[in-house]
Amino acid sequence: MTDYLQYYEHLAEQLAGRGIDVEAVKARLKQQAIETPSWGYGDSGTRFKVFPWRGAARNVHEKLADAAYVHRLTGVAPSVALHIPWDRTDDWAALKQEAESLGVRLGAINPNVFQDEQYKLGSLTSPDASARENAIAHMVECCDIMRQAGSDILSVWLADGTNYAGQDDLRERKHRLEAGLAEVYRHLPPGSRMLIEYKFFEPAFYHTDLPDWGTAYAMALKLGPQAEVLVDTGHHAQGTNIAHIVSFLLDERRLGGFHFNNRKYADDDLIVGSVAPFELFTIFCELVSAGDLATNVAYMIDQSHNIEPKLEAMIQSVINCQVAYAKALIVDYARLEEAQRAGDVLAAHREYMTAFETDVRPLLAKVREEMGLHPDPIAAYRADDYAARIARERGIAAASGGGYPSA
Ligand code: PSV
Ligand code: MN
Repeated sequence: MTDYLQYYEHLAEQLAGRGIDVEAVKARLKQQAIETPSWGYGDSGTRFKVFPWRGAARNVHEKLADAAYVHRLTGVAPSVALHIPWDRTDDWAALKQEAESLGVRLGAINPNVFQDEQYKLGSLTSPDASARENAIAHMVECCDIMRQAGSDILSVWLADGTNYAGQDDLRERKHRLEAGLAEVYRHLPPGSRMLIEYKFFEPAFYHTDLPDWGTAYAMALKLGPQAEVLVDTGHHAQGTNIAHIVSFLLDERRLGGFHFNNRKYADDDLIVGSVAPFELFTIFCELVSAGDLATNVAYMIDQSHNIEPKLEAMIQSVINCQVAYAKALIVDYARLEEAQRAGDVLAAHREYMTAFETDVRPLLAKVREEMGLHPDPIAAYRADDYAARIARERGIAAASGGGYPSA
């Protein structure tokens, strides 16, 4: 284990020499908040196989305990997203209280309208009226759960789409989508937001009803000010410039939040920033340079780890978001702007590179020390017996075939 703290003074001096206000940067890093997903703590797999993990959370209580543990070690993961019905309880007041007593709070509520028989042809866009009605009813119930859980985000992702040309009327599906979302929107608690997530393929492969940010944005505009777009970093084609999408949505005041992960999987299961840390950094640069426009953005991880130790993977994911944010905070945006206006392409690019190539680990170690945390959360995790203890206490769930979190 490297003791990064010993390098802090040197780095602070270097940053001050570049005109960076190190104290202000540290203050912002202490304010960072990344929500972890309840479903990331349970067993999960690909459609081929679930590899059961010894100690994986078996119910919402264990998921909350694990999320609270990740928060205790990192200090910046204060809330937990819930998926309904995976995390359903009949006593939301008690669950809210339980989360709070563990030091975390309940976060975004994610309705699930993709795992029921009736949703085979879609949920809000299904040609079957009763499937549509039930999907709406479930999402309205989720609005009620938000009230009880104290959550202010309804995070909507639909698995809707078709697999064959001609399978359904695409324009009709658009109308059903608009009508369904509008009905749910009417039930949002005051002051809360509906975040509309898009995904360009899967589980339907001919077309997806909400395939891209433009479609989600168009829906949000029609619905009203409480509807915004959610960018899941995994849900894009490989060449897509996500930072550009982020900047557009920020400027239009419709960026609601993120689901972080790494798009090599095309979906939710690989650690954010593990393959493309530079891309993650550019996303954070857009957020930092947008200033107040980014005030209400919700930062959420959407990852279900299949072969990695679940807690260590979640801690690493949170750390990767911290690193990207720290690097974005040490870009000299005034100098960047100067170079941009002068048309000095490479000087501008080097402003990014100088920040990106700076090793911010000593800075983060210092921030953690000042927050009363261990400067290295991974070392703290590895030295701790939490993972061994839950492995002993919870054991291993029965192996199953494949698919989504067993919840
Ligand atoms: C769909 O792939 C998705 O990204 C949505 O956010 C779901 O709620 C989540 O994954 C389920 O794991
Ligand atoms: Mn997602």
